[in-house]
Amino acid sequence: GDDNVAFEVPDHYYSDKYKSLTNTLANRFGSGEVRTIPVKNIALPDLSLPLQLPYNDQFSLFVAKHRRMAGKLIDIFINMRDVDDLISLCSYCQMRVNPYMFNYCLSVAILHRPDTKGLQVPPVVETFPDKFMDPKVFRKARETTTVNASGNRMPITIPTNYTASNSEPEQRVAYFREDIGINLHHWHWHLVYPFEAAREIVKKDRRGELFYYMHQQIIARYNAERLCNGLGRVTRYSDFRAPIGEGYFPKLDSQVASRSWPPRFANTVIRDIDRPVNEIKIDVFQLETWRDRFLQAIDSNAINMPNGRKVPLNEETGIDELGNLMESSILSLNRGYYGDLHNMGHVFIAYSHDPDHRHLEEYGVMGDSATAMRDPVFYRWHAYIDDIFNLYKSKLTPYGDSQLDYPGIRVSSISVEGPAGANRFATQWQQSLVELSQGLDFTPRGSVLAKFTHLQHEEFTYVIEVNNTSGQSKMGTFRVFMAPKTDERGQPLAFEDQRRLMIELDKFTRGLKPGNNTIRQRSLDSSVTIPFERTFRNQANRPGDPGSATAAEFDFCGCGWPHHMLIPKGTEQGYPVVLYVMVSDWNADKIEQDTVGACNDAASYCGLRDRKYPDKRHMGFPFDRRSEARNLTDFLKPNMATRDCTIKFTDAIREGTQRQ
Ligand code: CUO
Repeated sequence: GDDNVAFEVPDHYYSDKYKSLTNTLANRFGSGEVRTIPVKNIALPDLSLPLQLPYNDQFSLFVAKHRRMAGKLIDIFINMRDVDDLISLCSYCQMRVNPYMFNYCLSVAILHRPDTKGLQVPPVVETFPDKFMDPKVFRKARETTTVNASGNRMPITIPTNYTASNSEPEQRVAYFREDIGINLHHWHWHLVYPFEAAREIVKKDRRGELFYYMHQQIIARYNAERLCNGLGRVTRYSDFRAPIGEGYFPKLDSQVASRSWPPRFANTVIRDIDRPVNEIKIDVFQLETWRDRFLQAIDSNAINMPNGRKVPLNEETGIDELGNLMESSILSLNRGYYGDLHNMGHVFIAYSHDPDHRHLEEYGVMGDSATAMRDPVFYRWHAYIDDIFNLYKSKLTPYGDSQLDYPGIRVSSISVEGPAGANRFATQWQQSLVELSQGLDFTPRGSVLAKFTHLQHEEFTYVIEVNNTSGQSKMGTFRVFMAPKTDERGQPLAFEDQRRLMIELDKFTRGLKPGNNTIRQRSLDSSVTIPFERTFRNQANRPGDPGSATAAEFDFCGCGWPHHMLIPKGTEQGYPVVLYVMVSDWNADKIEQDTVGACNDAASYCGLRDRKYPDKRHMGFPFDRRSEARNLTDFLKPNMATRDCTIKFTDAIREGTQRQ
């Protein structure tokens, strides 16, 4: 527990609002006995820049000024001599530094300091639950903690479908957009892959390509959900002068800023921004200019360098360069010329309700990676971003036999086994608990649990029959994808459309002995997802002690698609999908590296910590390029197989609350 360590903080920087965080920091020394750790009185570094952000303001990485302040604070945290000094500095900062910025910078520092790897900090959903749920929950929390002593409190139920009525068609996919696990994944992804910080932090293997791929997969998954719900694929936001049809009223309150997150009315048009308070002055025309330059780079297959030279985009690294150029990250080869297209798209939309700050309003949910995915416009913007990447991908020579074949390896079938029956997936609702006590603006005694409803699927097993006729043992990389079979009008999807809807479900390596091999792989072991208890790492989900959720530990491997969202919702009639598997030659795929260690189970979308991306092929292979094939059947090689399946949704809440 965390009660075995007490702190003695130098008087001049005492605080207790975030004591729990410092406690967690110190727990690595915990031995079970009560000990007092004196917080060292250190010579404080110069914090004047980070302290310029008022304590109760919103903090956004999309705001350049905030980024500079955060960059400075991360540097300071990273450069503290040892953990003791870091703890000491943190206890000083807690009361003074804006809590959103403090939490973000400390998280980045813990993730990147060699001596704090594996250290546990509370997950953002517990520290700032107000970014993830209906504020009524917090009012009820205050009531329930006043009335009931810790231990016999009922969990507070977070309503579903609370941001719009059924008159709004977009509401049909709110369960996806507003899923706590999905938003946590996105927040973690951007924490692991910051676009601006010290170069050694930003410069991770293929991070620009992963920016492209992870967000491409979000769009593919979102489109599948839309098709399951009778909606068309998401319309890209490509005309920056056109009104944005979709409104969004987030109904979130910021506990820190004591404000409601601003809404965006239907048919809002983005306008030139001039907000001196955020040091942002930019015209919509600038966004268009960057966009045109970006398209020009793809068209000429080269990036203009600041010195006037041109760097050709090569097949190996072109997508990675474009990812950094587009996001943009500090790895962009020419930020002065290509600007900051994707990030500023977020900013224009986030300030579209008050572009000149005349109403003194803060940014909308698009301005924060913890909340952006709640808004329908997020998907419209990223669908456009993805379309631009796809323009580049479309120019690449389609994969030939030498890249697609695996001579001697024949996949005779793939099928699915599970409680839903052969080749059937089953989904329904489930309720789970999340701990709130750390993130309330008052300090409750003991646990405050919130119960929320999310999609869930029955677990299943892939069964893949592989015949190895080569006469020797081989290693294969199994690449499992799923896609809808028909478009919004019920017409079969052409290969070019279907490949972009391919959702990665798993990727794993297996040995193949000569002759027949039956490969079984459990859905629980997906390389895309992390288990529930990792997404919501807290004591509410530990067996035996539901009431003592104050420690709220979290190891820093929170990046990963939430497992409960692995499979699209489907329909009550049974939504037809195609399951696809390819076995590729591991010798051509493998990266020689030691992958032992934590956080190595959601590599597809998150990579490996401190390692190379564990697959030499382009992300999304073999569907990242166009092909001559007219449909998926045309595309198949002997080392591939498909299976028609259905996803059957039952509109009921599964019995039993999820606790791990
Ligand atoms: Cu993840 Cu736009 O990059 O939100």
